[in-house]
Amino acid sequence: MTALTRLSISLEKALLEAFDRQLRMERCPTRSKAVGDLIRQGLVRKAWKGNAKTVGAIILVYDAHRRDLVNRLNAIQHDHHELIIASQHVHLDHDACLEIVAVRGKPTDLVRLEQKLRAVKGVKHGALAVAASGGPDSVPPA
Ligand code: NI
Repeated sequence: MTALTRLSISLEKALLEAFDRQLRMERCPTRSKAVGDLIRQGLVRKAWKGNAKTVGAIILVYDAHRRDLVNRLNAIQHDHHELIIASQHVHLDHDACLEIVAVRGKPTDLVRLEQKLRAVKGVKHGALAVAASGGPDSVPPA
């Protein structure tokens, strides 16, 4: 477990009340976790803007019965194998597939890859979620 450092901060009363309301709504267990999460999100955003290497996941939902579509998604992923760490395929129901592709690379490359995959005809949903990689020059993970 990472060593923790205690700090004390001062906030306007109204701001703290709004913060606590938000924590209750999100069922966040402690203020410490909430503040840590906010700092980490800010750092990830900053790293993202600086195009520093990061990790994330691309999720895709598509039609299981279109062989051409599955082949196209595979071909794109092979073309960008250097960005892909792993992928998981879930058969959602008789007709739909969910694919979760773990990616690592520069944000501009990850965005481009997600756009290419989403653009394939028959893909019903595509999205990219980014996270902190935890590497030495990256944002410390939770
Ligand atoms: Ni499937």
